[in-house]
Amino acid sequence: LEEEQPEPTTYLKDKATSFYVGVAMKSNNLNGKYDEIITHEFTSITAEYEMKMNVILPSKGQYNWSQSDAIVNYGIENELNIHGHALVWHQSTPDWIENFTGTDAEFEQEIKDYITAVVTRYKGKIKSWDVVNEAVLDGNGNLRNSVFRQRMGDDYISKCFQFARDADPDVLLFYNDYNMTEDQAKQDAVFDIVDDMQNRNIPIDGVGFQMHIRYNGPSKAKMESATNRIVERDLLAHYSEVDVRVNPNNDITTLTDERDIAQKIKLTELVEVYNALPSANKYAITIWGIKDNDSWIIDLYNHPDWPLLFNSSFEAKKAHTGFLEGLE
Ligand code: 9MR
Repeated sequence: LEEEQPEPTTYLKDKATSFYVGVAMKSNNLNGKYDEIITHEFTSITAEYEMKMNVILPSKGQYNWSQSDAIVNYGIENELNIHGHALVWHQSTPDWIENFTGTDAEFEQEIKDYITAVVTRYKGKIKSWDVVNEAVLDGNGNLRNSVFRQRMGDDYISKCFQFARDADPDVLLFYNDYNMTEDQAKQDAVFDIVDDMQNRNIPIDGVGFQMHIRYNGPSKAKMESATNRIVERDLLAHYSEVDVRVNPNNDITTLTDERDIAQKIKLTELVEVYNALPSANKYAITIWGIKDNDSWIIDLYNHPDWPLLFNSSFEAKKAHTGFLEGLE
């Protein structure tokens, strides 16, 4: 009698050959099971929070590179692509910038110095940066009235991209935002900003669609129509923060088979839409975290959810198979 052999594991990176498969991680994920999953499954990493301004520059002139350096060094040692996230985001602004007491010109100089310092430090190591994150409001497509807009004017986005480009001529520069598939006003506004930048020769290389989605939406058609707006433009698309909530209405207390399968199907659709892009427009799909119980979703909504590809025991879920099936 032949002994039964275990199925050989197929890793995400074995099948995703025309774009990077990324994961958001933390500087305390560099060994053990986390390290195993990152290096076996993925070809790209993003710091989930440790490359944001409130971590790197918590007070004026006091740079803290310890966590970001650890993540970048890990990426290099393991030959992983590194996507930088995020230079300018209203939610990770340190207090000294949020409540800046100097003039507008001094404010702008601080932001320029910050972007220059970070991009320069990781020049040749980090392949791409989210330069500005979530600048557009929900529902109406207006610019969010962040401290950056108040201090630097409506054109602050272009200024930040130019600061980044001046620091590194080769790094890829992304605008990143959420809910661009279902919020048409926001999607239109983002593409208006991007088109205006390109018309004025402001350096931008791509658009990050965060893709914090749900088991029951957005539809495949909506994902397709939003994503395909990249195609007629000379830009890269990044699905930059993918997770799939299975309990948005808090109506289950354990992960049911039905929801597990619905999540798998939604993720397959997402990967199919992305993979169908012309290769010139593809960059990466980045999953926003390693295992379910580490996800930001649980902290934010304060009820159970299982939004990622691995369960709390580091075991691949159906969604993992769903990702692979999206590439077939
Ligand atoms: O998932 C991230 C969480 O761990 C951090 O505490 C938080 C603040 O830095 O940021 C979360 O990531 C956000 C991302 O940077 C931008 N898009 C929304 C994400 C969820 O809030």
